[in-house]
Amino acid sequence: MCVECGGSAQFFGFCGSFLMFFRLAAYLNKEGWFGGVVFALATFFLTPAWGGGTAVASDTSPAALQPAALNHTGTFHLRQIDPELTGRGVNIAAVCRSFTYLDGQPQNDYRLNMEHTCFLDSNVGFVDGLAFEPRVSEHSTAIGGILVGRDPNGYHPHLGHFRYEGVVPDARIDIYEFWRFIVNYVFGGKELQAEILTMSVGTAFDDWWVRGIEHIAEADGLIVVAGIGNGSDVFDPVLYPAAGANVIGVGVIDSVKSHELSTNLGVFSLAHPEHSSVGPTSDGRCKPDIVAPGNCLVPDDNSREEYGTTGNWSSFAAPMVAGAAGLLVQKAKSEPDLNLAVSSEGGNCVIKAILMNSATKPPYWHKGAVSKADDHYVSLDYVQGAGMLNAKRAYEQLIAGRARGLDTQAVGWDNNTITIDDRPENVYRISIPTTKQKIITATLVWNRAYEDEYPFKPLTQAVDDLQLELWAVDPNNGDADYLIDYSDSVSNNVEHIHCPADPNYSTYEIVVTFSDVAQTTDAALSQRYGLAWDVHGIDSRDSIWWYDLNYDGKVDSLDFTVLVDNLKKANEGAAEYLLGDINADGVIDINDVIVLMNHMGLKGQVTNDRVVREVSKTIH
Ligand SMILES: [Ca+2]
Ligand SMILES: [Ca+2]
Ligand SMILES: [Ca+2]
Ligand SMILES: [Ca+2]
Repeated sequence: MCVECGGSAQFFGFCGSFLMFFRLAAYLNKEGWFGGVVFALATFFLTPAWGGGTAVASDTSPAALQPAALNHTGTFHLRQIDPELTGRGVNIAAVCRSFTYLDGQPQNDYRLNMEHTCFLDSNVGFVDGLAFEPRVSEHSTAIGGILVGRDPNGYHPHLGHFRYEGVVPDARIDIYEFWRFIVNYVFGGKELQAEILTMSVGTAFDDWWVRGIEHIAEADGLIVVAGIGNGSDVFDPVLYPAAGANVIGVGVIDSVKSHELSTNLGVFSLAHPEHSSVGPTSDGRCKPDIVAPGNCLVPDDNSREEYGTTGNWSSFAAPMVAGAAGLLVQKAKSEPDLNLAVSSEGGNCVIKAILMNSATKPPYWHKGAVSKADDHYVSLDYVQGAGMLNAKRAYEQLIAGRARGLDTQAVGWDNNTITIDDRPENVYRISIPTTKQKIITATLVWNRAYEDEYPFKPLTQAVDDLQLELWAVDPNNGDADYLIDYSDSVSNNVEHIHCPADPNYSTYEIVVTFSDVAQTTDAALSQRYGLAWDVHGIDSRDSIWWYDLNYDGKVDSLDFTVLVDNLKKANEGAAEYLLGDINADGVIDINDVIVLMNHMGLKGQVTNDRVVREVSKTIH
């Protein structure tokens, strides 16, 4: 309760904002900002729009298809394009920890609730291993539902009837109890019958078993996906194995805050640093690699027919990405021309590069620090990674095919090697018919190598470092060529470019080469890599998430409070990841506050066209 007014929630909102106004005004004056801003703020606080606010418009329509988050990731859309994409023929290993530990002993409750209707026709195997009788886990049941659940007649009291369909309902999944997996398959080197490994298990340390999993990824081309963790402040590290160099680390994007369950399950904002762990790793690598929604409707672990919700956890974002990888694997296995995307030599790098390169850039996406000074040396956003999973665009990049020689298609991928003596750079020349308002994105991924037995020490990799360049090229005048962007992180095994095309140039060269550090060595270097590239329309600014900083579906004084707090922290030199550079000029300052104020009062269902129109009208 508010001590100033002792009153209702609405009145609390009033007095809280009122006090905040004076606090802010004092701060702005202290910092020497001009009086006009204070005047503008006063005007803002006198308008009635900010009082109690308006709830997010309710969505009363039945949720026809669940988990609704698969709409947001383009997965259901992809299945509409190709209904055969159900994961058939794909093998996924899901490593699940026992949910309960007693006196430090795992209790072997790691299984899915196979009694649930949604698993009736699913192809699930269990690999036990502990002395205790295996039992069901809520966490594993939820992950299983997201991957292979299928129920044409689902029902939830707040959603009505729905059809449930996981990401890869026809895939084979083998569920491994964590310790058995570590002992037999990592330590013992037993061969794993799977193309994809997904794990929603994490530790803060780069332990021997994490490096063992990285070794399998590198040696077998195994696609490994894991949740990055749900750290709540800057002191919470990103978790391994998601933070491992050869793993696809997945962060979670938040649901909109709403009392309507269908809205809560269907509308998503960004990954926020208070919920999704923030990179870099202690050795300076960007993590996560990609983000996805985690809040899904999932089968209950204790019933045959009921469903519950997971909440915004990276544990459930990971199977969204693992499943999407499964759809790509299914396609790549079925087409001889695409087989190299799933090769045991570097296939995991190709799929990782395609998933990252095709990800949708959310509002505020930027490399490393807010400032642009580090953009050539830091590959990804420390919270959003390469962006949000876009299964449909990933599929389009896959089927665009492998590079066709020096002059190649505008969208595609490659699985190749580069050798410092014979061929120290690989060049991909692309042509773009219309260069206006186009963005060129390219992603380069390679594996780190580890010894093949316990304790799986890293093999020295300091000199294998690659870099990625983008050149604007004039085929008739070599003197006019110039380096338009490059990515050369020192510590990452991912390089990423996301660069507007130059309207004066229609030909570009994407160049994979060794970094300067690598070129100074005498060693005979050869490095296999996966590369994906794409050209598409410039990122839209039509998103309420530029302004709705507390993601409750409306833009009001609460967002203002978040922005001003972040501005103060940025001004004080805080190192934490802060949202607030609304005009994307590399600094959070008063100009961002002004942009936010111009958008006050935006409200309603966040996917509402009217909101989007209003936002775009004001911005352009
Ligand atoms: Ca930056
Ligand atoms: Ca590099
Ligand atoms: Ca808001
Ligand atoms: Ca700014």
